Amino acid sequence: MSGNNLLVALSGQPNCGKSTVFNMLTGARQHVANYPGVTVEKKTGHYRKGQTRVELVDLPGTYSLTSYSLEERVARDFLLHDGPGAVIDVVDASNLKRNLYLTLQLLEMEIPMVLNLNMMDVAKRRGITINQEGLAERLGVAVVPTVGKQNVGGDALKETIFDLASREARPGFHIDYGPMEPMLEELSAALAEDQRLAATYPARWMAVKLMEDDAEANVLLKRSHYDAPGVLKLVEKLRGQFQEEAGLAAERHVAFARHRVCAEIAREFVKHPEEKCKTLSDRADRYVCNRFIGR
Ligand SMILES: Nc1nc2c(ncn2[C@@H]2O[C@H](COP(=O)(O)OP(=O)(O)O)[C@@H](O)[C@H]2O)c(=O)[nH]1
Ligand SMILES: [Mg+2]
Repeated sequence: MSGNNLLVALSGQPNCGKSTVFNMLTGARQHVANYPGVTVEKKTGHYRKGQTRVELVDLPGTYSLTSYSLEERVARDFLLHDGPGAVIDVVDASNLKRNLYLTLQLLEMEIPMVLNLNMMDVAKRRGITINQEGLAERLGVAVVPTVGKQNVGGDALKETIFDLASREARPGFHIDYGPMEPMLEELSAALAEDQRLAATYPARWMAVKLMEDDAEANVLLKRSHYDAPGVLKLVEKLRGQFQEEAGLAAERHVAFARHRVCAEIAREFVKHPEEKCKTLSDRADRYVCNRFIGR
């Protein structure tokens, strides 16, 4: 937090209710422009929390944070280079597994984060229950439920963001990339040799991105590491080695690992009505349960 100003980014997949949450937090105090040099709309707004003026930026809705699409690049560039003190990751609580794919990538960027479970009314209506404490502990972030459309949960969200930014707590959640881990370690060490780069980008995030052969990460590396050619040679060697040993391209392995973790987390912390029914052994109960969920 700089002085009494706090910059907060609002991130989320399309249709998770991000703009609704944005409106709930900022009210009518909004401004629309474009991100520099591109025709992607940038909506900003603000609210006050005590003495602090919180500037909120509505990032483009994206499913992922690769550098393949303009929207994803814009969102990622903002998170990397505009220095938000925190990010609110808005997710559709009725569709947590799919939404987590973006959440994991935000966590890898090590920006202080609040996970906002929006659309809690929809989840509830569908009989979906989420173990919020468990999820918060597993991911190492605060979890705040909201119903954006009904203006429910906005104050709690503001409170949590304020606490988080005051502590500058960075998430320490890591995806286990299995056989790629020793390579990520080697690459992170090479990246950390340039302290300027290490101060700008989280070394592990950069290592994963380079293993994915992410075009923008290559550019960032060339721009900021004193021995970029040496590091790129190492990346090429490690990617080749991974392909040979694991029998699949490094970038595919990274995507699979993320999907696997999304599925594991959803399985552990989200319960769907079908599963509740499955656990019932009594036939009469099962009959009642099926009627209840409309089958
Ligand atoms: N039921 C319900 N609908 C919501 C909620 N939040 C947003 N919506 C609706 O979901 C749709 C998409 O919302 P929007 O904010 O445009 O999503 P965005 O694409 O993430 O910006 C709109 O029709 C909203 O009214 C919520 O908490 N509950
Ligand atoms: Mg929107």
